[in-house]
Amino acid sequence: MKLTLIKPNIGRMEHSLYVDEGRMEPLNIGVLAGLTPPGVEVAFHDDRCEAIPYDEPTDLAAITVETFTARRAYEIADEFRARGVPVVLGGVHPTLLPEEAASHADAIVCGDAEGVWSQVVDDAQHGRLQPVYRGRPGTPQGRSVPRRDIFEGKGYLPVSLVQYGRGCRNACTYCTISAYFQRSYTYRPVEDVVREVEALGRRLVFFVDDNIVADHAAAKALFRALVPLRIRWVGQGSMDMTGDPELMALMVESGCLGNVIGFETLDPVALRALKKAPNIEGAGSGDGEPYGREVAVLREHGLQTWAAFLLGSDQDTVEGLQAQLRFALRHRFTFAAFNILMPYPGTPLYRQLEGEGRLLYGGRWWLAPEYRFNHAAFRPARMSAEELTRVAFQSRARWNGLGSILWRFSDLATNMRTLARMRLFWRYVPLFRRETFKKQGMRFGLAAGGAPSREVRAARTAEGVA
Ligand code: B12
Ligand code: SF4
Repeated sequence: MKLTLIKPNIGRMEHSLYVDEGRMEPLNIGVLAGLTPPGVEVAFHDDRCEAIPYDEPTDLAAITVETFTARRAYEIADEFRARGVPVVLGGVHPTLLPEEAASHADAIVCGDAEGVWSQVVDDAQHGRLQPVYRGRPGTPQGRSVPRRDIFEGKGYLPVSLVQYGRGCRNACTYCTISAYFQRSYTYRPVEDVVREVEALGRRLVFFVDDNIVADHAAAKALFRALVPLRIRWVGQGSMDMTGDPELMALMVESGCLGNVIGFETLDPVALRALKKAPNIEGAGSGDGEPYGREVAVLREHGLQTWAAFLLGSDQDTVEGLQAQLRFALRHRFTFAAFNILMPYPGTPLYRQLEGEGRLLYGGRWWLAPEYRFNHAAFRPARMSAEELTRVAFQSRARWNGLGSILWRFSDLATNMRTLARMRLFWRYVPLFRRETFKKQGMRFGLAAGGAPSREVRAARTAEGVA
């Protein structure tokens, strides 16, 4: 039997698919390949950088689907099915919206693959695929090691993705992770992670845990075990890490260069409404500067923070969002993302905006031919959707300007602290800058769609993008 694994692209620039220069090895594909029983031939195609050979014979196509790749994933699924190849779809999007995914597949897998994948392959082998398989979201990765040989030659960034824990116990209303894992958190035995990292042969690791500090004791156990490996790593974690000195010290000692941290907004009222518990205290600390203590701790430890902001809460105004950009510049974070709040399916935010009649694009923005990446998909409370799209783009443009880059680099506490940190800055800041502009306003999927909506036209004009 031959199995073909596919990682779909987001969408297209004009008429051809966008090539993601910042692409990394897709860990979920490596996990699926690792779980596949021996004796099954495995092929892998990454739609972000290569054409999919639809006519090459195969017995089963398995596609991983996120909300922003759903339109493209369905196009690919339809191509395989038109050639008589059965298709199985899995990932966060099919789990949270099974009926939609099922209409493009012979089988869908809801939840994690670990408990069900060998059954799916066996059923496909015997021509008896079931329409739905249910794995438990939050199954630890297990003893099988992701297969990374299938990634060779695809031009990925020289960083290996590894996962220790899955999920997060917080309940942020906009977060797919909270909806998918139902606020649970599970992690693997530390020895398994150490063994996996040792076998990588690479010194730079990205821990893709949704929240690497979801459980402080578990995180400390991992960091202690990483110290002797002398790797450098980056990860993602919530703000409460800064309140635990032992955790911070171990993090740095184990080789951490920095983390993606959701700052989201500077407004404690908005944080409360979004249920972003770890941030509320820091934003409202009352010393004149939101997150003053937290940022100081991150800087003391020399961490190169990727500050993620969410734009579009009900408290946000255009002026407030401009002040948020000034906050990011003032603190000279290494990276920052200015993400528009997105109504992802299955989240409380989606249900709230749907109930209030505020969703644009008929609700399913991810399938709308005229929707463009980084555009608002709902009506904000205190500005128009066009204004939100525009202010988010302006924030990205100013953040990525030359003056901002040089100013951020000149920070002796973080970006100029060591040679390794300087290298990281110059290797990745220009790359992510290019990718930010390339992806801005991209359409989902490859097939050309209908005329852009009034909102989209207005936003594009405001941005000066054709
Ligand atoms: C690492 C990561 C990234 C990396 C990309 C890594 C890469 N390989 O290229 C970076 C930082 C670049 C990134 C970017 C973005 N990301 Co991201 N990312 C992640 C993260 C944290 C981990 C992914 C991962 O490797 N997980 C580990 C694997 C093992 O888990 P998994 O993917 O869930 O797979 C398991 C199951 O879902 C299932 N499964 C998955 N696929 C399939 C397929 C089949 C056939 C089967 C049977 C089962 C199955 O089995 C797997 C094993 O159990 C996820 C969160 C998450 N937990 O998934 C967010 C996540 C996927 N990202 C998200 C988003 C929004 C983005 C961005 C759009 C952010 C932005 N605004 O720019 C961008 C766009 C990406 C792009 N292409 O440009 C959201 C997606 C929400 C949604 N509903 O789609 C997530 C869920 C984070 C969140 N908190 O909401 N991301
Ligand atoms: S802390 Fe982060 S991962 Fe956890 S629920 Fe909130 S946004 Fe999601």
